[in-house]
Amino acid sequence: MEEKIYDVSPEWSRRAYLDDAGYKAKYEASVKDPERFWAEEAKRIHWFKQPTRIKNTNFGPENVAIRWFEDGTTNVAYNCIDRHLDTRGDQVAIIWEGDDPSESKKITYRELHDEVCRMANVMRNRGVAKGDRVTIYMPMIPEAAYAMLACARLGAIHSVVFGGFSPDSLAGRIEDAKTAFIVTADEGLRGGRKVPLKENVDAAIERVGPGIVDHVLVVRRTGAAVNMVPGRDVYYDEAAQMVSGECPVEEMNAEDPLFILYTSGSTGKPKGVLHTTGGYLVYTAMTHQYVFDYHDGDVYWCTADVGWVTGHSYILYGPLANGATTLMFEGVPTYPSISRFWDVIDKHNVNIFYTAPTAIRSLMQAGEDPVKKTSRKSLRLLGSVGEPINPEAWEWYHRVVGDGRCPIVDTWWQTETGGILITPLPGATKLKPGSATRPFFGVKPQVVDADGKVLEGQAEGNLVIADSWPGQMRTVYGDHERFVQTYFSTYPGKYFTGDGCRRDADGYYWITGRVDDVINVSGHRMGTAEVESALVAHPKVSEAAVVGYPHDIKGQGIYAYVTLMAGEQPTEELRKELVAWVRKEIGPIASPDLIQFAPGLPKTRSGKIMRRILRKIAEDEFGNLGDTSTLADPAVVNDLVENRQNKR
Ligand code: 6R9
Repeated sequence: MEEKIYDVSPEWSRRAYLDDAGYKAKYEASVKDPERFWAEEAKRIHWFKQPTRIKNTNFGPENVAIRWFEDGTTNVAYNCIDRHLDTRGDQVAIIWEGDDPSESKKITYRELHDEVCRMANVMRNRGVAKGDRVTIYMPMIPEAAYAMLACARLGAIHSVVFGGFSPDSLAGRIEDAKTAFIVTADEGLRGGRKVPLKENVDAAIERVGPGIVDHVLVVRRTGAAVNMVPGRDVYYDEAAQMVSGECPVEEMNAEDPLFILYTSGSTGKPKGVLHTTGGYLVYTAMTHQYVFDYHDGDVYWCTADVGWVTGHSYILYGPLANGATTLMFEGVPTYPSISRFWDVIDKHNVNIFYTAPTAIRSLMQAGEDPVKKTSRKSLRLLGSVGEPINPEAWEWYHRVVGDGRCPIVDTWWQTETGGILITPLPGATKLKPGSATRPFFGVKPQVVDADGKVLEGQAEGNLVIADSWPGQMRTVYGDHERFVQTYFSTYPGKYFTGDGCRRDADGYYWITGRVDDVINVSGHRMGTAEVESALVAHPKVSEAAVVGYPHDIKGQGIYAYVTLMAGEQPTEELRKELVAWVRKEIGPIASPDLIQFAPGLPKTRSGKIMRRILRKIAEDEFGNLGDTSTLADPAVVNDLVENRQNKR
């Protein structure tokens, strides 16, 4: 198949910050002399004390440590709010669009200042101080942003937990971060359906046990009557009335933690990815400006949830550091109609739109009419994130949503990277549908083979990054050894991304997906080990193995092989019960799409489950199972193949 290439339009090379020559020159400068490059870029934020030590990073093998701007002091909330008050106090900072289209509001930078200060004062009055952890379990309402920024203002470390996670998952995160303070809402609202957030918090605290959580701040969203524990729980609107709209900012060292965000890995429980203050802010602000070609006056919309890193970096911190107008959407793409995204774009004259391939694929199914009946003429640029975008979805996004006139920035990055690492720049980079294209400034990607040999030119292998960038995670919260093991031991001296990739003759990168036991379901990361441990916790399950399989809309679906306890019967009932069980244990995003009851799993003689074979069966590639001679009992494979579950 001939590769399609989209040139940069003349209009774009004129309007953008950089053209191709500009990109190349700046990239060269950034990797040749990172110290000098980042010293200059650090000036884009306000420092109370300017950093003089710029880069102090070591990828090992010994003493892995990452420090940027380490003698500088600043405050993220100051940069995202206070700094803008003189110049853009009356400009809209956040456009909030509710689940119901009749509800929306605009919050100016001055109002944001007032709200965040109140939230910070409410927290401070209840003992929250620099270095304390705060769990935020919220719907997509402005108070979620206020809570995050309030933590940043006080120097507290937020841990946002996605509102779709179960009480158990929430409890695990509260315990790991030892958070005494929780911010939540009575209920969430998505697609017209209510989510019992406060009830889930109560259940999570119950599970965590006494002595950890002292305060629960409850924002009224739906007004539902919820259980309020005297002395522990307080309504935000009531508490906010009692405090002032001014609150001093804490002076933070560049390397003081800003937040923890839990993410799935290939083994064990989710890791608390820790990001710090100065480098993260410089990096997210810079990428937001260049990748989205953000200019003053633009309306920018990222459809992610603040429970994921994309929401942290590109709804909140990057945009607000740049004094942008950022849109925050509470709802879902299909409610009240399948035109919702495009209606919101017209309603608020959105110029830059950033979403996930899974959303595009599901909207594609309804055809062009729901899109074409809207104007979308305000749109200038489209973005994609979360998983590889297949060329068909790319083309549809480009032709139908963007009317063929908007470049698409396919941005590759991770919770761990803090910000975008591989991406087109809209005025500089020719686009190839399905490729994240070229590295951002300061980023040194390499393709390595299984032995760690660096491959040059056109190559396919695993993606590593050879040197540090300011937005990189610093450690796994409370477990630096796990950080070193996970990211720096596979290829000593390099950061291992966990992704496979191909580099083509033009030096473009094509991410091929995870090479570890992480699957990507609708852009959400799931460790197969987490789903397995939820399944085996069920009293009727003896063993479980979980793999991904290609799914038309979700990208990957969850395929679970389950062996039952002796005497248990595989029934349709039990299948449903197990799906419901996993939803309850982890949350709806982890629901298995297919469950196959298997009398036995393929194992090596040493008892290791051979996932390679399970993956092939789930992918419908029976003819290509590879070497099965090392199996303890080759007969189990026949049964597995015969009883393969059909997709959807
Ligand atoms: C930001 C985010 C990270 C994993 C990553 C990769 C996949 C993200 C992608 C992409 C291909 C892209 N991924 N963006 N794959 N093209 N543009 O999604 O963070 O939730 O930590 O997921 O997502 O596999 O390793 P996170």
